[in-house]
Formats: sequence, C-alpha cells, structure tokens
Amino acid sequence: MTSVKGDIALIGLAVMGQNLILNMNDHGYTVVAYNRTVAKVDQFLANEAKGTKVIGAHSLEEMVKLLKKPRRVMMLVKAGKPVDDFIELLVPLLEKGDVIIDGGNSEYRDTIRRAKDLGAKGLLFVGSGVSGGEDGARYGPSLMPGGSPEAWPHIKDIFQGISAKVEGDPCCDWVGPEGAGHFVKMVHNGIEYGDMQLICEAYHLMKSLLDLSNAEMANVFDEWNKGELESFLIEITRDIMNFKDKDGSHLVEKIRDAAGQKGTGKWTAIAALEYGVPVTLIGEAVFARCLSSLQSERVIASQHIAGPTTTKYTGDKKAFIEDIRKALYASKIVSYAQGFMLMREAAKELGWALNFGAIALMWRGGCIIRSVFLGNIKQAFEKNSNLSNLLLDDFFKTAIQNCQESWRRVVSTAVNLGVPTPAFSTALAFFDGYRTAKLPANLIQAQRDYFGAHTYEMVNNPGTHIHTNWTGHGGNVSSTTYSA
Ligand code: NBP
Repeated sequence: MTSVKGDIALIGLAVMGQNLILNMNDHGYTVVAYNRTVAKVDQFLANEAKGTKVIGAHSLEEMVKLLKKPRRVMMLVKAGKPVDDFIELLVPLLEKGDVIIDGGNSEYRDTIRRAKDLGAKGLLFVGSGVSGGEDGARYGPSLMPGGSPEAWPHIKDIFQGISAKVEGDPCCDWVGPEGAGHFVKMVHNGIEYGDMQLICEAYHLMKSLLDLSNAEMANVFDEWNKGELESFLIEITRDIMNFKDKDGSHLVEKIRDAAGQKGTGKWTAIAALEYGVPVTLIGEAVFARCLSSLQSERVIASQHIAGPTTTKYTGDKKAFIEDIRKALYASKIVSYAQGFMLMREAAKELGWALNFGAIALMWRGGCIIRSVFLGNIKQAFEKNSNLSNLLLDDFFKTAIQNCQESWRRVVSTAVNLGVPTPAFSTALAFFDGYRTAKLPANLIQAQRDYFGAHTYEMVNNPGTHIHTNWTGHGGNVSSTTYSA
C-alpha cells in the first residue's frame, strides 16, 4: 500500500464524482477514490485518472486508512438509501471529528436527520449542493455546503479552491447549519426549472405566433445573451437552436415534447406549499413539465378541442420580440423574488441564519442558473441585508417597471392567440397580487365563516376573531381558529 496519505476521499465514480476528483487533483489535492462497484476504481485509474496523484481504494477500510486526519470523506452517489447505506458502513471506520460530506442531490430533511444522528456520534456531517453538471464539476462548480459548522474549517480550502470564481470570488461559501446547503441547492434547482420554462415559452411564442426559423431564434437568443438576460441557459439555448442533426435538420425539432424531471423542482414546490410561500412560477414550471409529459393525450385532445380562430401575430414582429424579452426578464425577477422568499421563510422556521448575498454569489458562477442577473441580486442584498423582497429593491423595481407594458402585451396576446404561457402569466398575476393593497380574500373569509363558522377578523380590529350567524338559522358556536 502507498505511504502517501490522501487529503480527501471521494465515493462515487459516476460523472460528478470522477470530474470532481480530477478538479481536486488539478488543485494539488491527493484524492482517494472508491466506488461501490469496485471494478470502476481500476477503470478510472487506468483511464481518466491516468498520470494523476489519485489513489484507488478497493474497500472502505482501505480508503479510510489512506486518509490524513481528521478524515474527510465525500460521497457523490445516488440520493436516498445509498447515502444512508454508505454512512452506516463508514461510521464504525471513522473517529470523532472526522467529516462526512454528501455532495448528491439529497432531500434537505434527510440531511437534517443525518447531521443530527452523526453529530450525536461525534462525527461532522456536511450536506453540500453541487451544481454545474459535468463541466462544472471538472472545471469549477458552484458549491453550497451546510451542516455541522465545525466541519467548515476542515473543508473550506478544498471547496473554495475547486469552485468556480467570479471576479476572483469563489462561488462557494458556508450556507448554514443542518440541511441549509441542500435546501439552498433545492431552491436553485427549482429556479432552474423556472428559468428553463420561461425560455421555452419565449421559444413557443416566437415559433408559433411569429413563425421564426431556428436560425432566426438563435440570433434572437444571441442578442439577448448580450444584455441583461446574459446567462448560461440563454447561451445554450442559442446553441441548441443552431444545432443540426446528421441529416441537416434542426435536432431540437425532432425531440419528443415530453419533459422529464428528477424531483428537485417538485420538492421546491412542496416546500413552498409547506411553508405557505407563493412560489407560483416554480410550481407552474413543474406542472408544465407534467402537462408536457401527457404527450399522447395532448395529441388526441388537439384533434378534438379547438382554440381561437386567429393564431398568428400580425403586428410588428421586431417590436413583439422585444416585448417577449422584457416579459421574460420581468418574470425572471418575480421567480427569483419568490425563491428568496421561500428561503427566507424556511430559514425563519428552521432557525437558520442565511446570508442571501452570499447565496447569490454562489449562484453567480459555476452553476446552471449562472447569470449576470445574479450579480444584481448580490448587490441588492449587499445594499440591504434585511431586504424583505427583491421587488422592493430600487434596481429591480425600476427594471420591472420598464418591462411592465411589454409583459402585459405578451401575456394578453398569448391568451388571445391561444399559446400557453403559464410561467409568464403566473409571474404577472403574482406581481399584480403582491402590489395590491386589498385583495378579495375578505370574501373568502366571509364564505368560510358562512359555511363553516371559521371566523374572520375586521379590518379595523385585527387579531379578534368574530363569527356571524349569516343565515339566521346557524348557531353561534365558531370553529377553532388556526392556520394549516
Ligand atoms: P448517479 O446519480 O448516477 O449515481 C451513481 C453513483 O451512485 C455510482 O457511484 C453508483 O455506484 C452509486 N450507487 C447507485 Br446508482 N446505487 C447505489 C446503491 N444502492 N448503493 C451504493 N451506491 C449506489 O451519478 P451522478 O450523475 O454522478 O450524480 C451523483 C450525485 O450528484 C447524485 O446525487 C446526483 O443527483 C447529484 N448531481 C448530479 C448532477 C449531474 O449533472 N449529473 C449535478 C448535480 C448533482 P455503482 O457504480 O456501483 O452503480
């Protein structure tokens, strides 16, 4: 066995693990590599890791013996049971003060549970979001670590060293205790669902209403990528629009329109419902994927259910493309405002102190939602760390005002001409709801009290719950007042 000791061990030699190991190796760290299917260790050493300092381990026992103390063991394996299984095998092999890091897409409540269980055994546990896909892992991901705070000094140099950098700043910082890292990663993924849906709606409008060709749409996305929408997702969309299959046709048009999903968008929507935060755009983005996956059903429905008779835009195309750009930008602002509202509420409920400016910086580079826009969000939280909502920041307030007329034109045109724009529309509805001092919920309260004696409060006397006998034949007993 080699006498060289490893700085960190990495379990899981699939796409993320292999690339993160090579990234760590490039930064001067000696990594011990292990995988459940042990044959993959030798394959990795003989191929991708050939000529590097990476050390292979053929058992967990060997892996642990090869590490400097305190030992740092990072897992990049399928989320769920495999993570618990590895933890169970690792615990008897480790000592107090050693660090276990889960870099997979784990559910944040699993991370809370694991941090507590391992903490009770004297081990330090970190649940870290890792974003950026294969390329990010290899050349600089966005890393969102959270868990046992005592673990941070032991992993800070490695994590910040290998992460993406924006103007010299690492896209990695300590997020918070327990499951905070995985919660923030989950919201990141939810926002990613939203951004993708918004781009898809822009594509749908340009294709269906304006009859733009793929080359023309590629040019539009290219132009958009030079301004306030500059981002990784707009950039790859431009490249996808231009990409041709072997037969010379555009590949994207031959792909079945049924979106897949692995669950993190759904988890964000579930968390939004649980914490009572109106994260409507991510919710719509998840449902839009669900509707898309009913592909065969939609094909049948399309033969039976007619929409409006006019389905083409007859106005100034160039002006409408600019309207779509503004609608996308305004909706994106709403989506991020909603995502940060969710993190704020969860942090309050779970007792985490989250630094929202640092989170924006973590997402500024390396990850799938990286964009210039996140620099503006970072500045907003730097100006005011207690900012209650992004929509109230001067920069975003002005930006959304500049887009408002275009946004309304796009949503109303889409409605009139029968093109679904669930994300653009829900963002606008939220915007109008959020800026409305008096909503019709007084009627909901009256209805609830009418049929269920649920009580209501008076505008001029909040806090006092009243029941009215609306029909004259109901009783005067009211239901218990609580919020689910
Ligand atoms: P996968 O998610 O495909 O996981 C592959 C690894 O999990 C292999 O090492 C495999 O071992 C191991 N594994 C499986 Br599958 N079932 C196992 C079990 N029952 N017990 C023990 N090990 C098991 O790899 P990935 O795409 O590299 O992702 C790794 C983690 O990072 C996941 O949590 C993923 O959600 C997350 N993530 C992925 C991306 C991405 O772009 N792919 C981005 C960000 C985060 P084996 O070789 O023996 O089957």
